[in-house]
Amino acid sequence: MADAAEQIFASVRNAAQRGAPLYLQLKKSIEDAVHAGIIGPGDALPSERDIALKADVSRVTVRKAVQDLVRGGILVQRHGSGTFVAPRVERVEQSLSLLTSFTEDMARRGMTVRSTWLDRGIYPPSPDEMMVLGLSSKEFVARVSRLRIANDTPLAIERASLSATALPDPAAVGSSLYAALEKTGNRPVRAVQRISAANLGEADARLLDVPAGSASLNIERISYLASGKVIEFTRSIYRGDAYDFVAELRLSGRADNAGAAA
Ligand code: 16G
Repeated sequence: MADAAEQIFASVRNAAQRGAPLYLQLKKSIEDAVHAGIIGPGDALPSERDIALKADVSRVTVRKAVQDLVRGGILVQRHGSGTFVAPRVERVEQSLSLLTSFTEDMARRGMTVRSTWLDRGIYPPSPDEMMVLGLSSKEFVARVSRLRIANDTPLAIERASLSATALPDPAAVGSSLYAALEKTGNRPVRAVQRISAANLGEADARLLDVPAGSASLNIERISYLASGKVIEFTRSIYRGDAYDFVAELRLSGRADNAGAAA
């Protein structure tokens, strides 16, 4: 990126003459270059020393600008190999009107799915689980917690709780929870989902491979069997930079009224 580097860092030298704060100017120049596509996902940045020389600023200034951009998710640092423009995450558009599983959603998009197990086992239920799943304190809950990964990008952390009667052996769940429930006639047919905005804490951000404080969507899904019984209570954290939830809306009663008038 020799020419690109000249172009990016020359503007910092000019800004310096106008007395603008240097690390912010350098940060903005790099950010603008990424947004304009002058440097793209995966491109390596010159070394700290080279940037300092080209932009005519101190290495401390370069470090400060780069650290800010890493925190903001624009750049990534790999130990031993340098600093790169962060890979672009393909956004996933998810319909809010279909009750599908993560595996089905990703397979439909031709993406390969895998999960890392965070927890699976039988536990005494928490007060929330007792209330939502209708369990007594003497009954047990099956917990299935996974990091969901599509095309090698971690997209969501999902923590599902089910009555241990419906899922007596959580260790037997393979790659799909809904496929396991289908086998025992326990696949949900209806669900209510609550979505709220949040910022990721350190631990969840590390799992999702984004900077701490990044935007996320917290989703709570309560799913029902045809009998009306709750089968699943899942709390998920989705990456805000990777998901668009899409809902189709209709004007209430419009079709009926139009029909009545005709
Ligand atoms: C979806 C559901 C989750 C369900 C999972 C089953 C949302 C927000 N969550 O990710 O509640 O447990 O699918 O997926 O849509 P699986 O069958 O691939 O394990």
